[in-house]
Amino acid sequence: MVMIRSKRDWELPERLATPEAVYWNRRTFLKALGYGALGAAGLLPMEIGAQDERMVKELEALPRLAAKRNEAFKVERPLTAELVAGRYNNFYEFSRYKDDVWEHARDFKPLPWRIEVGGMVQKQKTYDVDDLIKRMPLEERVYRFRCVEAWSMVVPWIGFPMKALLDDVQPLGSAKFVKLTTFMNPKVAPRQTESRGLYGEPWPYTEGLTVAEANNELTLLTVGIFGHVLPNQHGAPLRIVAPWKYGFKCIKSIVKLELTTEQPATFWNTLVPSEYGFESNVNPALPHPRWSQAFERDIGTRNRKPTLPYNGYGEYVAGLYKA
Ligand SMILES: Nc1nc2c(c(=O)[nH]1)N[C@H]1C(S)=C(S)[C@@H](COP(=O)(O)O)O[C@H]1N2
Ligand SMILES: [Mo]
Repeated sequence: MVMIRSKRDWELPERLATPEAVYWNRRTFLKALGYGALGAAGLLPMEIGAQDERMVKELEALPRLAAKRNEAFKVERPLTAELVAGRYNNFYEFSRYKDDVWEHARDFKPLPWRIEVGGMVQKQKTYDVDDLIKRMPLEERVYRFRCVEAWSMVVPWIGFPMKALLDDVQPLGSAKFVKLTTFMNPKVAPRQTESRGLYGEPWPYTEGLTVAEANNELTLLTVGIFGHVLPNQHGAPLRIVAPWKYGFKCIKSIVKLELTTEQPATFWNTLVPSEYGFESNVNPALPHPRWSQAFERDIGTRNRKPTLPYNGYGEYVAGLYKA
């Protein structure tokens, strides 16, 4: 049987997503409109909304980034459509709400961008993000991503192991932690001043890993997603992805990495230590004080599924936490 797809069906340009992403995206869109059954049967001619069109244009304007997919990282669920992942973001510098981060972050200029790497290292260095993209071993990895708020997604990141950068600066034996810091610029990210009094948010956003976690092969310094550089809402031009930890550990728009001997203070851990631990590995058996972590909702398919220990990456990282 020949499938005839009318162009009005779902006009997500093919290079913005995989075929399954187009499929899931369309279903999600239809479901959101309350046409689940009709849509699934393909009876409803769909047109994309103005917002989608705008986002498609923005994503298409981003420089392409080619990297070979590392097939070692396979995920059992379909990819989340880029138009879904691209407007469901946590990036508190720009907004407290997920659905408008992409609009508030639009005027943020991620280039030129320099990253300082220092502290307890043999060779203190400052890198230009463009140089890193040229020099580092870029690859594409499809990872599960699990937010502490119990939503999750599956997206293809492009980046290089954080270990490659650390090897370049040679941490001292006494270094035990890597402290990561986001840019500070209230002119483009007004929440960095507006909310300080109200919520006591300790800007700039900071995060941290142990040196062993940072050197784990899963830990990716990420510069791209879906075959192009990161759009602002995902943390342009460089962020961390540590897929066995809750999403808040995956700090965006990094300007500084510092090797330290003491565990660094971090944003959420400082703000609400009882709810956001420093370690924060994905763990279905350890509830958040205000909700269970046993299940999660995939933002693409909308399916509810059981949360996996270490988000399904135990074979890579469980050894790090053996007493
Ligand atoms: N600088 C910075 N990094 C951040 C955040 C933030 O507010 N500011 N939010 C974190 C949280 S809670 C999550 S779930 C992820 C979301 O990443 P995404 O929007 O690319 O899906 O980014 C993390 N990194
Ligand atoms: Mo999160």
